[in-house]
Amino acid sequence: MPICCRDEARNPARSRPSAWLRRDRPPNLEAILSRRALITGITGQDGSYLAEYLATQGYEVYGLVRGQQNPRVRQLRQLLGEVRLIRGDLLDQGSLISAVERVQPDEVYNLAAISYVPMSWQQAELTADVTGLGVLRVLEAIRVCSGISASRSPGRGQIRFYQASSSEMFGMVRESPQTEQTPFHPRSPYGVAKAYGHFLTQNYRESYGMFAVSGILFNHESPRRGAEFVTRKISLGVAKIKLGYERQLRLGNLSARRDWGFAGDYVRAMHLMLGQDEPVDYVIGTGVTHSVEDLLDHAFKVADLDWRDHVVTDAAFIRPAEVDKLCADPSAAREHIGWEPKMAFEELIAMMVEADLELLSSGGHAEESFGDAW
Ligand code: NDP
Ligand code: GDR
Repeated sequence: MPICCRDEARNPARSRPSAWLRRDRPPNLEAILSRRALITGITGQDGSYLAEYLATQGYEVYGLVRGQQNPRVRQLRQLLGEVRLIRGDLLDQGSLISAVERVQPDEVYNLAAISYVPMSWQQAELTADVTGLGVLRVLEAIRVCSGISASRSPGRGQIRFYQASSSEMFGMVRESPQTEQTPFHPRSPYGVAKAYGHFLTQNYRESYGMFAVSGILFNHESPRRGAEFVTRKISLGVAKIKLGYERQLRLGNLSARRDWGFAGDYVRAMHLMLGQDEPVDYVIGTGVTHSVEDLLDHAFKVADLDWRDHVVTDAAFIRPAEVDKLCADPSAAREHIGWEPKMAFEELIAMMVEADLELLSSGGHAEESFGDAW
């Protein structure tokens, strides 16, 4: 039985690419005519940006969605009518084999994960299963569908695989900034699961000759970011305080430092990595770090507010083991695949606060922000 949920309906209201995409060069359509991409995690922040980006590059985009009535599917369709959806779950090997068999993709982007770090302490086993073993299941689906084995290497036109690795693997950092050679010391069950997925991707490349790469991506944000992550929690908090809905914002560790970039820039890197001649992993980040306090400064200033009047530290948001500071060295990506971020931190934060002010003042909720103008 083929799996269901292929939706080819087009949404004329969304035929123009989002504003962030209009900055990009037009695709070389001849070179990529009718290439097919399968994206797991398409209902997440990165999945939506990647789907939009690949569609403008001439790809047929397929997305894996789980559950019977995933509410984010409606939002995704509003944003991108031409995406085709296939049902499947990273916990279900058979569903992944069926999806690969049915789509016959040229490229598979594995973005699905339990991605919220604090949740990984509460549901460590589930995190290992989805974020870690899920990578094994996707790689196995590609291997089985391509007829690859220890004695049979991939032929020409093999499926190319991208794994969403994370700067959380560096954890308690051994050096700064972090490069592709920096050793890992993950500090959460999430980071540990990502390290497993990272090494497994490398192992399938070495064992079977598969074109399998990992992008070690540092934090990237947007108005589509989940409301639980600190940038979006702050942009929503500023908007609620400015509009008089709330007076306080409760946060955890304000001295943590991260290398924050714009998600739209990072999905370009994923695509570039699958377009290389040889499969190579890259660190992707801006090379600039800010503290959560810096973030508060910028975000509250956008709304003419002072964060010191509103922010309360709450022990409930302190993690069992923290990652104090992350900073990327993206020079290899710049040199070898020509990737550079286009949006600076200040512009990103202003964009997020302004988008949330607009969303909430027009009566919207955070969960509806997926269909934003970006
Ligand atoms: P999100 O949390 O926004 O999206 C996660 C996606 O995974 C959702 O589409 C979710 O689908 C899907 N998913 C969760 N569990 C399963 C499952 N069992 N089977 C199939 N799909 C599932 O993450 P982001 O878009 O921010 O990140 C994308 C990837 O990149 C993740 O792997 C993340 O760990 C990684 N990453 C992200 C960074 C960032 O800063 N954003 C930095 C480095 C790495 P559903 O709608 O069904 O819940
Ligand atoms: P992170 O992102 O854990 O880096 O993982 P998050 O935005 O959750 O935290 C960043 C830093 O902010 C501190 N912080 C708070 N964080 C949250 N969520 N809520 C708070 O109230 C709060 N107060 C302070 C945190 O302690 C932390 O230091 C993200 C995810 O997208 C991962 O999937 C991805 O792999 C990494 O980025 C790179």
